[in-house]
Amino acid sequence: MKEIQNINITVDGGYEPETVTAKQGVPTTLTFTRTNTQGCLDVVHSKDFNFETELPIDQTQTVDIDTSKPGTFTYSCGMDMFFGHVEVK
Ligand SMILES: [Cu+2]
Repeated sequence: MKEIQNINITVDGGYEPETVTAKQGVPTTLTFTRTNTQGCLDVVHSKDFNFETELPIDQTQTVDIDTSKPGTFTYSCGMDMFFGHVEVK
């Protein structure tokens, strides 16, 4: 069976957990669930991973990320006030 990994991130006045780890080369999905109506956390985007998506309250949103290269990758809220990190290794 092909290995996959899913990482759950809660959006509640920031990202919880703020840093997650993904295994390099394994197809990976970030699953965001926003539970707090606070400001611009209704959008999450990442230049590192090349995505931007809205996060409707109390709904899960999934984003597939590229784990082909090792490193620390960043995503943030719509106004770049809150940051989360994915360590690929
Ligand atoms: Cu923000």
